[in-house]
Amino acid sequence: MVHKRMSVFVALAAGSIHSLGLRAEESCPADLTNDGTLDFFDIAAFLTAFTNQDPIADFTNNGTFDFFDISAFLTAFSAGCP
Ligand SMILES: [Ca+2]
Repeated sequence: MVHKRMSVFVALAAGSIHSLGLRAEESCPADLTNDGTLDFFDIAAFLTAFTNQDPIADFTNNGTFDFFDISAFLTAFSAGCP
């Protein structure tokens, strides 16, 4: 019973994190961990998302995952957060 509730909580938490990620994309696209700073973890998150073809890694927003997405991510990462 406790285990089942925990699973529901984890599913809800994962959904919230995904929503936060989408919001962060508007103000600071390279901050994939949504913690307000750009660091190694954002790069790791991008590479994981890119490898899994997660839509958040589609930086050119054209439905494909290629060099241009990596280039756009690095540009956004270099630009930093407001
Ligand atoms: Ca971050």
